[in-house]
Amino acid sequence: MDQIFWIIAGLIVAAIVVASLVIIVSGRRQRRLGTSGQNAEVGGTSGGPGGAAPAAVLPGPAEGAGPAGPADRVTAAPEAEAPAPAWETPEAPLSRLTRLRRRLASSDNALARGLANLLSSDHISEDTWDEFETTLLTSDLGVGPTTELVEKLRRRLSLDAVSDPAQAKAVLREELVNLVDPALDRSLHLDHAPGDPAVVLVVGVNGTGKTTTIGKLARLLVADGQSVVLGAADTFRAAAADQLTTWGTRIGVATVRGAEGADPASVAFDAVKQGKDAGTDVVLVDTAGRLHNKVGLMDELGKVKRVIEKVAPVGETLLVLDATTGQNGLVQARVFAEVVAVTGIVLTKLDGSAKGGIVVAVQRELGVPVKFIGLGEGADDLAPFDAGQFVDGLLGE
Ligand SMILES: Nc1nc2c(ncn2[C@@H]2O[C@H](COP(=O)(O)OP(=O)(O)OP(=O)(O)O)[C@@H](O)[C@H]2O)c(=O)[nH]1
Ligand SMILES: [Mg+2]
Repeated sequence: MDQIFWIIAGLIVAAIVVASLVIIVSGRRQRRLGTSGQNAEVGGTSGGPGGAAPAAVLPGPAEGAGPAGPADRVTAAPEAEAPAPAWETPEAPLSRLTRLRRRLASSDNALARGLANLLSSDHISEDTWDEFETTLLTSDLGVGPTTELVEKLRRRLSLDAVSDPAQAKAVLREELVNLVDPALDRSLHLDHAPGDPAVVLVVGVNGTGKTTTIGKLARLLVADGQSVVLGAADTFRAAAADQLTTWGTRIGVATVRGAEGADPASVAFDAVKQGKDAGTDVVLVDTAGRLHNKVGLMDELGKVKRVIEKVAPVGETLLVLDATTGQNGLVQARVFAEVVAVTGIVLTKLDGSAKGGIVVAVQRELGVPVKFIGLGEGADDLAPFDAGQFVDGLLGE
């Protein structure tokens, strides 16, 4: 009997020991699983709030590899893979100004040619003046500014008996700078209420260079230390969002996009909302190119702006004009200004056979300053506009 008792007691003790071991081991395994589950969740939500939000395409080079990129990345690189490429470092505004001024000087610019002719004449005859006036008109300066400039120059060059070419050039430079108006505020308005991003809406007709300009502008802002989100509210073509995303990816900037054919206003809204939630400094919103005489499309643009403003005010509406389209650009400018209250002009393609006079004409037409000029297809071929630098470029300096 005693023996049976000890056998049973031994079995009970052995069962207790085995049960304890099983509990300890399974507890450890569960703790490990719990930790990795938490990690997965953090990774999955770090891109922004809400699973239903449109895709924010966040590029994912190595953490800290580029300037002022978004702090958290959706696409964390798997461990022990080859290092991701670093983001590009955009060129600083000052150095690009000098470089682009030289490009302006070497462009086939009617205004520049007219000025060079005037300055190279030993004696400025009536014919030379006539020729000069015609050149100004064909360079899109417009009748008013042309008459104004010629009258001033004739008076100053004869009254002051300026015969020295260097002195004549100085007079010409001064009058041209005045015409372009150095006093205009050409800064990009990025003021915003605390908690809101600054919002820049970019509009214009097809092919003027809106998307390219946004890409270039994002680079300028990143070079200036600002965080940026891009909104692909051109939902007309899927390729448009891809084009914008490519620009963003190069510099570590996120692009918010919707499906092809989605409502542009709702994509713009989401971009600004996501920018706001992420504490971003600036949201740049791209729009589809539209003809100024298509009423429905122009109304749509008004709606995009109104809907964005449910999240944060649009501080800057940039109209992108192709400088080579001349007077037609002025007609576009007038119509766009009526729909969305344009606050700044970007003149693109001044590197080609553009007619520099359009700078003065469009500013007078809209009473809105030219804030940036595009001088090429390169990523950093956009410069803040500066009256003195522009005139120096025209004068071939
Ligand atoms: N030479 C030159 N080309 C430019 C400049 N800016 C833009 N482009 C070119 O102009 C073409 C059209 O540019 P996009 O940025 O696609 O124009 P968009 O206004 O967005 O066009 P849509 O979206 O179709 O309305 C591209 O080939 C650009 O490289 C510039 O300053 N100089
Ligand atoms: Mg575009």
